Amino acid sequence: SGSGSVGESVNYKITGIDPGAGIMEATERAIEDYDLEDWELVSGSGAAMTAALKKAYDKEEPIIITGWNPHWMFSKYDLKYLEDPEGSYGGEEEIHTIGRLGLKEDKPEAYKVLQQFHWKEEDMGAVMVDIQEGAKPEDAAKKWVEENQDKVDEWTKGVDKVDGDKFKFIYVSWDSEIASTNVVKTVLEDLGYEVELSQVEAGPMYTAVADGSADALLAGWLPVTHKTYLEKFGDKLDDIGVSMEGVKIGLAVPEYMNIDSIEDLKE
Ligand code: PBE
Repeated sequence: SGSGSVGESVNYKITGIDPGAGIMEATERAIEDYDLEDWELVSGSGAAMTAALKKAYDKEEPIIITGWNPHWMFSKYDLKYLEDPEGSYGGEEEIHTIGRLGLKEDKPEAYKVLQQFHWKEEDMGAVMVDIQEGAKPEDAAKKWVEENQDKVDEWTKGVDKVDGDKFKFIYVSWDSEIASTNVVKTVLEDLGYEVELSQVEAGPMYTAVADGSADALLAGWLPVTHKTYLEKFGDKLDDIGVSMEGVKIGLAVPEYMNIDSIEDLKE
């Protein structure tokens, strides 16, 4: 509104997250696809991005962020995705569970849980909101597991208990993956596993599962978000199953901003 372009109003900056995230690669692609050579994608972290969003939102100032669903920011704030007619961000994505080679033979009980692990956006959303409101990830996960025993029973159907076997998850501190990894950790612990969580950046996460130093990751966003990682490491990974359908990445802005499409950033 008023004089000046959207670009001027945000200093031609898109507020991003950690550099290794697939959404960052997709945003660099969007900058090319839409000829946004004046624009800069600023990297940081998920936490820094949501802090910047809160700050802007509270003052009704413009901001453009890298957004994804499931994420609590869409329930806390009125946001909209910018239309993406060029398809830089793909369409409907899925979240895949990815294990190291040999996991099925070595830890068949955990493997079966990972194969059967499947939930919905609102399930993950409930855990994310609890964490965002101050609960420890472990506590939010335990609470969800207690309250959703019917769903957990589906994941553990036909799975025998173990006696202190070790299992190592590797993850990135994306809010969606903090939620999923803590929930499945709780489920494996209830089956008798001793579960370790290790937090790294996206590249090292894939490397760890590919070289077998971690057992599994729950953050395989495909087919577009982590395409490059799958191309690089795919033959050293076991794509175990899909835990959630219909997830999404893109550029998001507060509803009060007067733009609807990534194309509007050109003006
Ligand atoms: N995300 C959340 C990740 C995958 C999960 C969309 C921020 C990414 O962009 O790689």
